[in-house]
Amino acid sequence: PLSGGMLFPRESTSRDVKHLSGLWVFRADKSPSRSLGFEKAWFKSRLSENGPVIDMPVPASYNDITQDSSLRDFLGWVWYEREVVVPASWIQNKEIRVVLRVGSAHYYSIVWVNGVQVAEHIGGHLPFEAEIGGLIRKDPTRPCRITIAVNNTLTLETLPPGTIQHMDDPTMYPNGYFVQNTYFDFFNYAGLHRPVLLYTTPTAYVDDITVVTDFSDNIGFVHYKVSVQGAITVSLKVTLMNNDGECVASSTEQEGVLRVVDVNLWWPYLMHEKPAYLYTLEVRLTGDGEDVYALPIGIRTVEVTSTQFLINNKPFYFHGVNKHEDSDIRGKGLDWPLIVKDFNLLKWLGANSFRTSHYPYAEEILQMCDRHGIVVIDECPGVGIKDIRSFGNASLTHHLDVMDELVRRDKNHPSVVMWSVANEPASEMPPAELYFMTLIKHTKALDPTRPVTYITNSNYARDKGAPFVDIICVNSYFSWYHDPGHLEVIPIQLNTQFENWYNRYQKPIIQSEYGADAVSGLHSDPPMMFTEEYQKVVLQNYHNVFDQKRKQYVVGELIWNFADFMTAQGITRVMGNKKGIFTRQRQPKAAAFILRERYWSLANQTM
Ligand code: BDP
Repeated sequence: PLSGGMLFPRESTSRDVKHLSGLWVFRADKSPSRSLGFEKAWFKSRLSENGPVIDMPVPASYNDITQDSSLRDFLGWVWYEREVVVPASWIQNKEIRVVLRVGSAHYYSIVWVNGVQVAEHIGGHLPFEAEIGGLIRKDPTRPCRITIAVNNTLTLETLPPGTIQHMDDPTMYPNGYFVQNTYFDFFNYAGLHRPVLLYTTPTAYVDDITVVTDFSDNIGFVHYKVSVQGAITVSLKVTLMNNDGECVASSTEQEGVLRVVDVNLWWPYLMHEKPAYLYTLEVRLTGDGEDVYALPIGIRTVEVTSTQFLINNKPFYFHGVNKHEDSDIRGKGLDWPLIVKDFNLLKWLGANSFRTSHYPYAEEILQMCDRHGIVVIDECPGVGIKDIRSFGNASLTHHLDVMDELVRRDKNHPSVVMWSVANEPASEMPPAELYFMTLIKHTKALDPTRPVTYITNSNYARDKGAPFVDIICVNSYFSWYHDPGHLEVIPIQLNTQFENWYNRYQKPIIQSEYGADAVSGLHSDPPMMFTEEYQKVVLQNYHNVFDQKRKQYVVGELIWNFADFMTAQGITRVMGNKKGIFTRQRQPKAAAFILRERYWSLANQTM
């Protein structure tokens, strides 16, 4: 179990935030041993004193920043370093905690401050922190030097899993040659993908808040629990404010229920004339020292029946997309222009939802979802669990830990309505039954309020995990990976798919992926694979079947994919996966206009 919370760093009258985005110093360890940095203890002095360094922007993946293909395809340790001048007030006032927070470092990372190790973290996509106040106070005259070593190697026990393959034949490969194999279809971008920052809190501080909401008629209920650290006696005030900043309920208890009269519910985009209403839950510690933390919250409920997905007791139909954190040059690095552009495109499309395929996205993105009413299926990095060894104990233990971290980080987002614990695992293998039973049970114990699923492409009769999910999420690529070029098979095969799954499980179904590659600008009529016309007709054929089944038990359709994205090089990928309805530069293909018409018409039917 995790100790402590992971509240998003926010400024307040008691808290400062200092962003460390910008240029860092960088060096990839290309030494024959691959661990020269550790042998020579590069963290002990400036990186530039240990050898050649280059500029590296943070946040960003390092892969596409230079002209060097050996850095693009690099495997192993890279080193980042940055010196920070810390405000004198942080150093002088011993009643202040100074926390170093890394939003995401892919995959495995170690952090030092002035040569002393302060943190170690396994797994990208999720944040981690270290309190460094004591360390920087030891030598207040020098700038504080932060060193982060990051290793992108994936093994059968990482999430996502991968394997390192050594090629020993000297007539074929150079001495010591090896490659990283993965079981997923996106480029294994690496580096410091999200903001690195310092923030302060008083020594007695709000460590975590958990909120669960409910309503009855026009009364909203906010069940909350505050956890406080560093205080001898806790005295606090909890105030719930509406979006005009007026207090609508308050309490002085650490745990309780706030009643909100004439509640404004949080509704998805296009479901209500007042979507995405947010309140602010302000927690103010008084007594020894003062700390203030303000958490945006939405009041809504989620429920699943045998045929429906309900939000605020009304049937919700997912008409949305699957995404990737992916773009030119920055790879998986957080980029505000890109984020806002993507939300503008989602709204233009009339999309009301997306799945964070195939890993947790930046918190900044989920906050946008909260504000705009975009509903989220929050997926963990459990993609490519294909090898039987990835069902072993070590893998399962790590997977459970990742779910702990994910739920801790995302539990308070109203936009998050369901957890996805995996994508397309080999769920017909015998160990999958115990694996998914344990994983799903664990996730439900962490959060009893949200449904749990994983995304399957197994056979309905052989899938071992399906009995444990709340919603069946199925991926299929009829007339693409199966019967390529044969559009006419879609209606019959898709019908069969839905009927098989529903008859066996009597659970609502989401088509969690479907689509076809289209190279933007490639045309053919009659349609041929890889043209914009073919992608369009695949979609239309799927839509016809969705329209029959959504009146029964199909509760959603998520296109694969929102935008073209980079993959490893291979004979089925032409500069990446081209199943986007937008290009990687976010320009529409013909399919985008088909979806736009459909999503707006679906929205108009439910408004
Ligand atoms: C699905 C995967 C997705 C791939 C997609 C494809 O879930 O990650 O990108 O197929 O091949 O099986 O386009």
